Formats: sequence, C-alpha cells, structure tokens
Amino acid sequence: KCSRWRLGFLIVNKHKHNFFSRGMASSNKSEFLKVYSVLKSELLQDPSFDFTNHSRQWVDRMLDYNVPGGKLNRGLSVIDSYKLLKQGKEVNEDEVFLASVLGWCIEWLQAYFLILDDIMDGSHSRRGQLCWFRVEKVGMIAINDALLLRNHIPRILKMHFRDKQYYVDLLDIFNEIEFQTASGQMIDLITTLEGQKDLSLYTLPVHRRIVQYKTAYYSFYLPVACALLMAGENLDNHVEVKKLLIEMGTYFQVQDDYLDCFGDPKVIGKIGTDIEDYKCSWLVVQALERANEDQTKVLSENYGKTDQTCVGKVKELYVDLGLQGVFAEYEKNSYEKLISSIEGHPNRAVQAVLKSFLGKIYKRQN
Ligand code: DMA
Ligand code: MG
Ligand code: MG
Ligand code: MG
Repeated sequence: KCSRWRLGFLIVNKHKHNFFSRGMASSNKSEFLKVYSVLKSELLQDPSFDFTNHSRQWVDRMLDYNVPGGKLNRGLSVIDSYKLLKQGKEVNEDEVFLASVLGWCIEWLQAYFLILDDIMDGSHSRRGQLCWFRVEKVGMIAINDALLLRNHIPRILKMHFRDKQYYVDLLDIFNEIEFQTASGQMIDLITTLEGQKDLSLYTLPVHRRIVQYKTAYYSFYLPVACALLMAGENLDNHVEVKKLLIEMGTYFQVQDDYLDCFGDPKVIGKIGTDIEDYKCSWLVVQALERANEDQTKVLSENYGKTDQTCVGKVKELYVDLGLQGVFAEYEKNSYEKLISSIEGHPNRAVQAVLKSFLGKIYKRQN
C-alpha cells in the first residue's frame, strides 16, 4: 500500500514548511502552546477520574501525539479574531488566556475528528507522523482515545467558563458544530457507497454539501463564533459573517482535495488517499465534467483501486485534463469573490478578521 521509504522521507521533513504566521494579526505560537500545557495538566488532574500513573501516562502521550502537532491555524484564529473584534479597546492577559483556551478546544475537536477520519479513510500518515491508530499497541484503542478527546472539551469549558454569562452559548455552539461535522463525515462516507455504483452521482452540488458540513463549520465558523461570544455578541446578529466563513471553508476543502493528489507529502504531512478511497473529491468532479467517453472509461476502471498503477492512471488523466490549471483558476476566482464580499461588509473589525483568515489560506501549500 504505502511504501516504507515514502513514509520515512515524510517524517524527516516534518514541520519544515509551516507558515501559520501569514496574515495580519498573528498570535504567538509559543504563548499559545504554554496554554496547551496548562490545559493538559488540568485534565491529567481531573478529580472526576481516579488516575493511576499508567492511565495518566497514556492520556499524556495520547494528547501530545494528537493535539498540538498541526498548523494550529484554527486555534490561533480565535485569539486573532478576538483581538481584531476588540479593535481599539485593550485586551488583557486574562482575555488572551481565555481566547487561547477556546482555541485549544477547537484543536481538541479537530484531533478527535482526525483520529477517526484516518481510521475511516485508511490513511497512513498525518502531520508528518504515523496516524495514531497505526502506532504500535494503539490500534483500535484510538477510537476510545478520540472519545476521550471529545469529552475533554466540556471538561475544559467547565473549568474556565462556567461563571461566564455566555457559558451555555459556548456549550451549545460546540455541540451544534460537532453535530454538523459528524453529519458531514456521514455524507462523505455514504456518498462514496453510492458513487461506487454510479460515478456520475459525483457532482459539484453534492461535493459542496459534503465539504461545507465536514470542514467549513468547524474550521472557519467555529473560531469566529467563539471570539464573537467572548466579545459579548449574539451569534444571531452575524449570519452574513457565517455565510462568508462557510464559503471560505469550502474553498479551503477544495484546496485540501487538490493537495491530496498534487500536494507534496513532505509539505502537507500526509499521503493522499482520495483516489484509492473512491472519494467524491473536487478533482474527480472536475474530471467527470471534462472527460470524453474514453477518459470516463479510464476513470471508472481505475478510480477507487489501491493498486498504484491504477492510481497513477487517474493522476495522469487529471494532468491531461488540465486540472492543475482549472484549480489555479478556481483559486483566483474564489479569492476575488471572497475579497469583494468581505469588502461589502459594514463592520471594519469584522472585515479585518475575515481578511486575516483568507490571507492565511490563499495559495497554501500545506
Ligand atoms: C476530513 O476530510 C474532515 C474532517 C472532519 C476530519 P478529509 O478526509 O479530506 O481530511 P484529510 O485529507 O485531512 O484526511
Ligand atoms: Mg481523511
Ligand atoms: Mg475523510
Ligand atoms: Mg483530504
């Protein structure tokens, strides 16, 4: 399946190409990581569970392996967004700490979904290391670890926010967005079953619905929603911002689909599996729209096979159909559309938040 040397190569180059510092307001990653240590030690002392040294060590290692190793874009954007929303007014240390805690809750949510996503997608690597379930002696314990990560979120929120008047709203937004993400994963998975019977079911509207739910809500709307709640805002007054963030998240997942095939595994930290998995990826949708009869036949004969010659034929077809150019065009158009929607927004501070988000992901390589 995945040759060993490819994976070895990947691990050596871990984190060489992170560029989370792009964008306007950019929070300090090392300060943010200090908050991770605080949260971890609180969780490892949680009085609701009688930890033994053995169980504490397991959770400690599991957290370090799965939670802090990504780009941390989602977590850091809570702090950036909060600072931008407070434009002009002073943001004290406690507020930065609380925004960081919320940022980490999103990173925890992401770690939980990624562990399960990698099992379901049969992936090999993530963030430049083996997927957690592939680590020796972990295996399907990873499923329970994911559940633990999910349960850490309300523990963290209770520890730091129970006295805030927006506590209920925080719990509610995390629950709602988790539901939307899990539903997105569900339609990602069941669409694949249908597609295996009839590839022509893979269309842009189907793809769009999947990626909005599985990625956009938690990756783009959730960080801003957290910052808005902390700033005392009512989320019902920000439906336009939400719409824009969902558009941005859609663009982000199209990039993910593109990088799955055309990205450099050393830079993206993972080896793509979309072709092997028969996924309703943006690339296959674009290919189906452009393929002639013979090319459609090549697709239906080679898509969804683990055999690397089949995968190679699909990639070759993508190149022949000029999908790299199609993507470059899509990327440029999305950027322009997003910028003009952002500039149509009445609030300057909100504009700054949205532009800093877009700046971080435009033409990303990882
Ligand atoms: C993943 O979509 C979505 C969630 C909610 C984890 P994906 O399988 O394309 O992600 P990746 O390419 O990172 O495995
Ligand atoms: Mg995946
Ligand atoms: Mg997936
Ligand atoms: Mg992907």
